[in-house]
Amino acid sequence: MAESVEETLVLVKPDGVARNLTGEILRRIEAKGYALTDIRWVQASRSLLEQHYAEHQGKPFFEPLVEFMESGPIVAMRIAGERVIEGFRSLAGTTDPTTAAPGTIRGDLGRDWGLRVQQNLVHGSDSAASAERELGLWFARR
Ligand code: DAT
Ligand code: MG
Repeated sequence: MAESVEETLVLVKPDGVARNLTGEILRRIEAKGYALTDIRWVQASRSLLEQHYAEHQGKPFFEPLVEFMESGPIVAMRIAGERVIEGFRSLAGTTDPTTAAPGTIRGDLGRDWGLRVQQNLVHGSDSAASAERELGLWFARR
């Protein structure tokens, strides 16, 4: 892999899988020109989720977030390309799906459901350090 090629972790969260949007989300990633280099269907454990979201421990939405992420299967993807970490965050849109820009995954496909945690279809690593850490969690050799 060329040195400028990055990898990021994308998760299709339980709402995206339940709404049969996995293909639509991957279609957008591939149409942008990024490459799928690994994919896994995961029923995530609490331990994995607490590690994944360690930065949010203690926040009011932490427990609802972990419960939501445990509520059904997740599709984890390893995605590669130059500046893909930043590029996927841009494709995903901002955290709140109500105000996420139209044209983004969250803006086009997500909405507020009046719950204690926002269900916004996807996760994308937010930095090179996060990507390395999160890919290690979700694609650990078992
Ligand atoms: P992002 O997923 O955009 O990186 P984040 O890491 O700040 O957002 O938060 C993780 C998830 O937690 C986010 O995708 C949705 C939920 N969340 C974040 N802030 C929230 C809030 N203020 N109220 C409800 N849910 C929230
Ligand atoms: Mg985040």
